[in-house]
Amino acid sequence: MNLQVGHSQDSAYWPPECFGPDLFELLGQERPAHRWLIIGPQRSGSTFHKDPNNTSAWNAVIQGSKYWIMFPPKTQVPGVYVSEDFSEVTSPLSIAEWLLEFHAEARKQAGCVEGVCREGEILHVPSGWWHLVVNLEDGIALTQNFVPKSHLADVLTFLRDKPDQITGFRKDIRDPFDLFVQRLRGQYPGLLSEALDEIERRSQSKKRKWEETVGNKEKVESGTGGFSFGFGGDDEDIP
Ligand SMILES: O=C(O)CCC(=O)C(=O)O
Ligand SMILES: [Fe+2]
Repeated sequence: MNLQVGHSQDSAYWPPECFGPDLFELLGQERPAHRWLIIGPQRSGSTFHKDPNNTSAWNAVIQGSKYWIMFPPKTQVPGVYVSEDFSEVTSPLSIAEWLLEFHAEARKQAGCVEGVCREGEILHVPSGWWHLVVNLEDGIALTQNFVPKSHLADVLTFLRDKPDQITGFRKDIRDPFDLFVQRLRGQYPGLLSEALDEIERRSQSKKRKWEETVGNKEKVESGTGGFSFGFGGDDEDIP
């Protein structure tokens, strides 16, 4: 796949090739805000969040060093509260308070990934992963959000199902989901239909689990059977 839009010779930098093509490049000038130069003093940072629109990100440290702690998408991160529709994240504590209060407990949690990124190093934040970041020194970093093929279904699902939570698009772009689908249909119809099939498969699997659970609950209530609940399955977020 050759997606070289915007990588002109006079660019100040090129995205690292190891992350593969960025499907949001198909949106050209209509893509949402996606790159930031992050300049911060020692002890500053970013409190727990997921990146916008279910995008993935890379973060390149140009100067200084950063401590990262990350958790897989479905983790209940200690001390971080999410509203029922996932639209709001409340972390009532400052980064320092969270570290003092919850760090020890959180790092024991399954799936926790932590480490330090130094000058010249690049970190990958997979779609949907929680992360908190602290500058260990005064620092400068460059970060860019992108949509890899492996998370196309996640981004399409977000754009389709959470229109009120979409961020970063220009105001005149009324239907980002439809725009993205049209561009994909024009350039990569195969990728689009694979992603739509994947979305359908996930939704069937969710429906099946719901029916199994409700069915069993009815049996329990009417005294005809036991309650069982299956964990895992193919609608899990696998980064
Ligand atoms: O403070 C940082 O370098 C992390 C930034 C980040 O996670 C973001 O911009 O989404
Ligand atoms: Fe982030």
